[in-house]
Amino acid sequence: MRRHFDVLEEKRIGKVKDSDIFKKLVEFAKPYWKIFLFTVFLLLGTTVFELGMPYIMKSAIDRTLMPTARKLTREDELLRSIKLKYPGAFYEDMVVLYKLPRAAKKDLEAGKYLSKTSYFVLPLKKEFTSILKRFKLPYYEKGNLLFVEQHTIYKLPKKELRILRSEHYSLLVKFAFLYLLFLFLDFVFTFLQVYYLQYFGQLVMYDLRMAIFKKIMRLPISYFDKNPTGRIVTRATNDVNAINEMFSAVLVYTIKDFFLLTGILIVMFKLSPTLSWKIILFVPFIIALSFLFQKFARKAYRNVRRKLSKINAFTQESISQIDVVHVFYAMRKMIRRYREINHELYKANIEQMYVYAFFRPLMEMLRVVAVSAVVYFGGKGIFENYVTFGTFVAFLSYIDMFFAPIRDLAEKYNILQSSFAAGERILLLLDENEERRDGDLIPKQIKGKIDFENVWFSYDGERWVLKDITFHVDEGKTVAIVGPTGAGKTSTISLLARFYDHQKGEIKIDDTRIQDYEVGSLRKNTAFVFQDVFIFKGSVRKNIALWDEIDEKEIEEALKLTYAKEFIDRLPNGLDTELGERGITLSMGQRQLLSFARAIVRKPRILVLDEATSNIDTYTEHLIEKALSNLLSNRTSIVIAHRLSTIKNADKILVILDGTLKEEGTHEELLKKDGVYAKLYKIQFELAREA
Ligand code: DCP
Ligand code: MG
Repeated sequence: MRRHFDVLEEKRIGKVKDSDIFKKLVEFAKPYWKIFLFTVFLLLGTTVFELGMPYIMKSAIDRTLMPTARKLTREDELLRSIKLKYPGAFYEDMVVLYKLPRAAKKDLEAGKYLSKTSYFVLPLKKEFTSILKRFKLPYYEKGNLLFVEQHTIYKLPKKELRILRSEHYSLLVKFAFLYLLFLFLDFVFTFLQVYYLQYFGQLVMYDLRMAIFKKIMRLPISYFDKNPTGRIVTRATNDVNAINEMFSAVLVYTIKDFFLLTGILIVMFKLSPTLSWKIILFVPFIIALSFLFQKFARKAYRNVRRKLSKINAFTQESISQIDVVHVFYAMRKMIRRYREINHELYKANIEQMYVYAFFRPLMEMLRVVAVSAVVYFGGKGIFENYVTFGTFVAFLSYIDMFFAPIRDLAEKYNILQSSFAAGERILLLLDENEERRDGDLIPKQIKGKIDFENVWFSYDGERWVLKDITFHVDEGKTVAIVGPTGAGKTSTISLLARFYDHQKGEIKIDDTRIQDYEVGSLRKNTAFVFQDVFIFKGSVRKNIALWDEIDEKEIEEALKLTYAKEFIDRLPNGLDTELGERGITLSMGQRQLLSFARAIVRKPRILVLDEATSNIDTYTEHLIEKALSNLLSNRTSIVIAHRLSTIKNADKILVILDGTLKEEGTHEELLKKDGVYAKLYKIQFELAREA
């Protein structure tokens, strides 16, 4: 079934290299590179802010909530060299830890230079010393600082404790404001980044859609025979969206993820390499699980989509063919069939649910295990004094930030795959040959002599639809083409319109090959009326003038000549009545009269008409007959005729049978000949009259 193309087409065709697709897409993005660069810059900003926030939290905890100093228990060469290097951190036998780099701290810890007890550090103030003295708590004054043992401080009553720790409190507030500032900036940058990224994506999509539509308009009609409308529409809609997704969801965020992951790794290793190594062990598991999940999820999703389009197609078909269903009394059978398809869809949905129900919690579990690992190893680190409490808290934040991009890796990979598939299809469409080999001859006035000389034509290059067709139409004459269905009548006139190019022989207008004319000028002098008349959405007037400016007088005249005036006058708003979608629907006969008006208003030198076979009420039939005789006078006409009157009045009748011209002559001549035409005439008209 053709309607399933959207699912099946997600796969790559594999005709175009990835690099070529990428190059083409970059070409479309190029005009807007400044916007793109700006979003990358904004992205870098958000990365910095997001990385910074847990770090601020860590510093706040370690600097304000926790005691920050230790007493030195012994002294030797190594300690002296450290003291020399970082004199600012040492106050006699006290050391302020946050003023030392991590390596030095580690050396002190390893060499057992530090006391077990920790000390809070306060500025040396009268207010503080008097409180400590009052409650007889031990403290040390060293330089301009005050050191108080961690545990003793909690012996103070609430009020005094608050005074003592006011220094820490105000620092904490400062950190809180810094955190809020980062949060706010992150918001602003993210907002701008999302905005500009979408802006960029929309601009690229706009251009891409323009290019695709331009291409579609210029493709030869034969392209549309081979490619169903739905598929071509998908190029300009879904496929373009898929490309946008690549830009907006994958490309840019991959850059961000890269920055973020690198940043987190650097910060984590700076904070605690031992803890970092243990966490990194989870990465391969998460990646593997994510790809496995995506594989199953994608399969299930495709299955659901396939069943969904199947049920849609069936429902649509059932409703649009409801009269056939009723005529054959097949309602029950249709319901039975629907039940089957419905069940398939139900099963597909349940399967999809299983995949999600299994993998989502599993991923979540892995995340919790990773967090637990941080708690376990981090806790151990706190006991063994190589991890501070702030680091521990920061790690909990970083671990989430670290796993999210890794978890989405497979999904992004999939988006990339389908964008590339869409890109390939767009590229193939854009590379399609336009194949209009126009001449540049622009005739002032076409007289209207037509010659077909040994014309051979095939749609597919395999089967000849027209074989060696030769005929001649004099200026101003009417030729009728008759023949059974599928004989090649419409094909013959399609060649004259240059919808297709014939392979052998020549078609000439006024003794000039049609290929030598500029197509536009040729079409201006020729009017084509086809079997089925398409009504565009819009007023009757618009439907007659189509894309041209035609003044009121000419429209009025055309309406009179084609006898369309009568029914149009009866429409609620006359010429301004809206037709098509949500407008008024015209009957077959009315459509035909309208299409005659469309043709005659252009005053063509050549009129080509593919008469509709549909049955029309006798009154309209009579109008159409009269309209036709007006239409055919004063110009060269080729009519694929089903009406006896048209055929009889023609100057010449061509009988086409299976792609070959069998007979040629006037009605009387051909009847006398008693050949194919005579037989056709008997079957079609005499029998019909008897009935
Ligand atoms: N054909 C094709 N591809 C197309 C159109 C037609 O392969 N895009 C084939 C179908 C027929 C043959 O070409 O076998 C001739 O088709 P025509 O449309 O020219 O046939 P008629 O116009 O004579 O038939 P009808 O009277 O039904 O309109
Ligand atoms: Mg036809």
